Amino acid sequence: MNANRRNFIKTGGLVLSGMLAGANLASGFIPMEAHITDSEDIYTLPSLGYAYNALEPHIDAQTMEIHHTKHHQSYITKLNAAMSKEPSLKAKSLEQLLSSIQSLPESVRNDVRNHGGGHWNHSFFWTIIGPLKKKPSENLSAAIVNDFGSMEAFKEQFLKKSMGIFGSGWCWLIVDAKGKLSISTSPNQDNPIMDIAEINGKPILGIDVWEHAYYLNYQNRRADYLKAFWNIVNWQKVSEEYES
Ligand code: MN3
Repeated sequence: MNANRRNFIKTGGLVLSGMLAGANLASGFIPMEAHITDSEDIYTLPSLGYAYNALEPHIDAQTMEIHHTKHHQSYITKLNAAMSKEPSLKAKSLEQLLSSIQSLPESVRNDVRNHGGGHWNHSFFWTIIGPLKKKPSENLSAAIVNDFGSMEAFKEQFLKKSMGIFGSGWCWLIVDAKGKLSISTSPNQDNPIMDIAEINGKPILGIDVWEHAYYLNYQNRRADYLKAFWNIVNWQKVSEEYES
């Protein structure tokens, strides 16, 4: 996991306090401490990096704003609430928590799975979509052709898998342990970095197939949303994820 991703996933947490407060230099006693405050909310809403209307007409501004400020924020609020029950977990990165769901204390296990998953998935999603019109890198293009036959064949399989999700979930393009690309789906806010996932791998592309991601504009026409998705994929970012 690279540092950039960690930085936007986990903001804050370490709070320096008591810096030189009441220092008595004459006595040579300088109280200085760094500690993790238990009351601090460690997860905060990352900015999108583009305007809510930047993806129109493919995703409308109202959907983006509600999705970001209400849905995503709600996962963060509930994740912070869970963390306050188990302050010792605050020292771990979100990726560490998600990759060890099975061994988390029962008091927070479901909340970390659902709301920690929700926070990670949305933070990731905002970065791999955007108004930037770019193509996949040569390396990624070659891997897609190698593992799926062609870009068109990949998109067709991705559409088919996304359409097949019953209820709410996500569809992912992942790199598996052998470096091979594959498509997987996960229910609710699960994802392929979780130890409980059916298929593990490093996600490099993903689409939110919850109705809240598209219903205002597309209503029940999920396929139209899924096809429009290709117009807003930030292939530069996906390529960076593939190559990192
Ligand atoms: Mn969503």
